[in-house]
Amino acid sequence: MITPVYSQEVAAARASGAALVALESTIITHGMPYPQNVEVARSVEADIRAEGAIPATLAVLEGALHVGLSDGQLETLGQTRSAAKLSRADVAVCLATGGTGSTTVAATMIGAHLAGIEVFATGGIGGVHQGAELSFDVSADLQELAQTPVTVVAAGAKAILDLPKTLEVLETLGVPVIAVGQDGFPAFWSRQSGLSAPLRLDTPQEIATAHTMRRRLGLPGGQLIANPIPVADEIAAATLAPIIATAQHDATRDGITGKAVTPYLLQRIYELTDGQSLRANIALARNNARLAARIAQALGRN
Ligand code: PSU
Ligand code: MN
Repeated sequence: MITPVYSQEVAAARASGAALVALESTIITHGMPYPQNVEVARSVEADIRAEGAIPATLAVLEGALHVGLSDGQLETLGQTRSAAKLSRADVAVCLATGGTGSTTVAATMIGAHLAGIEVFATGGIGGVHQGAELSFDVSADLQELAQTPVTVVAAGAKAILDLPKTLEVLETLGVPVIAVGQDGFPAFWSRQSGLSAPLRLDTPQEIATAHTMRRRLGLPGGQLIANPIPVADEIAAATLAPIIATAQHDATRDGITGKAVTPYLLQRIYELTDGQSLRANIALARNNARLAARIAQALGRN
């Protein structure tokens, strides 16, 4: 097994047994524009500390897997335009060739598990894309949730995905999809997708106990915790529907495929909402970070 490079803060947390929360870096390099991306990354880390846990942002920098980034490394990564987007298929090649890349949900789960971190906060996960029956575009994030034992806190999934198919695949893969404090599955910028979540839990302690119970049952894989965006920050699904449709149309017109699809759609939606989507995105990322910090601490008490 490789040993990751730990930041000072994360190394100290590991030594003292403090609760740790993993954070992905694709949201920084491919999910938001500079300089907001770095500001958000810093705020999310501060929220986790304010809740009493320690944040660990993951990335591959010049051929080394980093768990925990210094402020300078976060800034450099946020400005880099050439960082690769690393999913499960890409991490080993990037490390082997001395490359630099940001980790998706799938790759962050792999790195977190290597580092013994069991809880991870993000914005939205990848899933089954609309038109997947023709394109076969299904994110590796779903398979990762099925095999790597990390609890992932997200605000559901964006309506750029086919949400019913995403839930079907997660069910087939045996991934628990747990809505927090409501029965409905949230849709990222909107609290409700119109779909029921398969499972519901209302407290960090219950979520932590369910995580531990999977291990005690000998089950592989993690849990998807679907945490709705705060009421005050929500954007109505009806407002976003035509914007998402336009972004999707543009992606097809421009021949966007593979791992370029998600970043393209996020950028188009940002442009088409004059940056409004970003404010909600920031609020939900911070909300997920706070919940993840509470789950990580509850896990420590289990
Ligand atoms: N969905 C979002 N924001 C994101 C992503 C997904 O709402 O930033 C990023 C995450 O890093 C996720 C990745 O793991 O995109 C999924 O990409 P793909 O669909 O290519 O697997
Ligand atoms: Mn894809």
